[in-house]
Amino acid sequence: MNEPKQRQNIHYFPGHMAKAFASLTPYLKSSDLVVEIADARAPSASRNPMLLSLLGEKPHLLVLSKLDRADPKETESWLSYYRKQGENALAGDLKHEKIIRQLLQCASPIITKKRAKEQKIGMKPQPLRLLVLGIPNVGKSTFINNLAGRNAAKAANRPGVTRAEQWVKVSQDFVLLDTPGILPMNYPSEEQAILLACLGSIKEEVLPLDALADSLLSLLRSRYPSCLASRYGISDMTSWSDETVYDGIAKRMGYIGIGGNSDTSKARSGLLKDFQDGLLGRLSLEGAPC
Ligand SMILES: Nc1nc2c(ncn2[C@@H]2O[C@H](COP(=O)(O)OP(=O)(O)OP(=O)(O)O)[C@@H](O)[C@H]2O)c(=O)[nH]1
Ligand SMILES: [Mg+2]
Repeated sequence: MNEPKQRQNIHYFPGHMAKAFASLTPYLKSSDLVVEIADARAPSASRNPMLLSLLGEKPHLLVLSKLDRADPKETESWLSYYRKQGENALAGDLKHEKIIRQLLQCASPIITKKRAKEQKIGMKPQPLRLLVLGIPNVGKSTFINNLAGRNAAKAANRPGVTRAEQWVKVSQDFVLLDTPGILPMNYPSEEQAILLACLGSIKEEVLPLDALADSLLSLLRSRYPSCLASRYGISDMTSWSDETVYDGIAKRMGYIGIGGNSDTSKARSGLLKDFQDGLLGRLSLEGAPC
């Protein structure tokens, strides 16, 4: 039996996020469409209700990123769930596949309306202004680069890369505003904060890494008991204790400490990193509501 885990609350809302949140309103006013990016591996946890509360009547598109890393069946279920709720939603691999066709399909009613309005007042067609927002590390800047077809916005695999708002003209038709990732000020549950940390949206220094790896392992156990097979040779972890799993990972990956013992701390950080890098397969940490 595994020992019950001691949980620790995660609170992280640094000053630059508060500043970015405070400056969103004027940008919102001058944009035609808000594109909210969330991570397909945990679509609900990676949405920030604080951001959504600002939107009002502004047209809004939800883009689930990292489709290539998420369980495809779960992503389909999430999309159909959100569409049933009346949301405009799509999913994509923003790093490797062009997203423009899907975007145009979703944005076409907004474009038509904007053009009609411009024509009525004798104005030349203006590019559609898209405000791109979401929590850190979900792929906001990558989405912009995807549309621009170049590295117009700095993107990297750590939270907090974009520090200031930046307008990027990607074509005659679109101008996009990249924004810094903003986390919720308060989490509705500790589980949500843990999911965000597993996705790499909360800085590693903020978290007790071992406890985080234990939470991830517990999620993987219940959702994908065979997901450690190809990377670590653990074909079904159902009857394994956490420590035996970490010992197995350490032995397989050569994480051996002083005295020849398995370095289970390294195994924990290795598991987390391998999940974040998609090396355990296409896995989703949240199932869509039925
Ligand atoms: N495999 C995969 N990687 C992605 C995808 N979208 C983004 N990434 C990667 O995720 C990491 C974060 O991407 P960014 O575009 O910097 O994320 P961001 O939301 O702008 O992050 P901040 O500026 O820190 O808030 C980068 O390593 C991207 O290459 C995707 O669809 N698939
Ligand atoms: Mg960014």
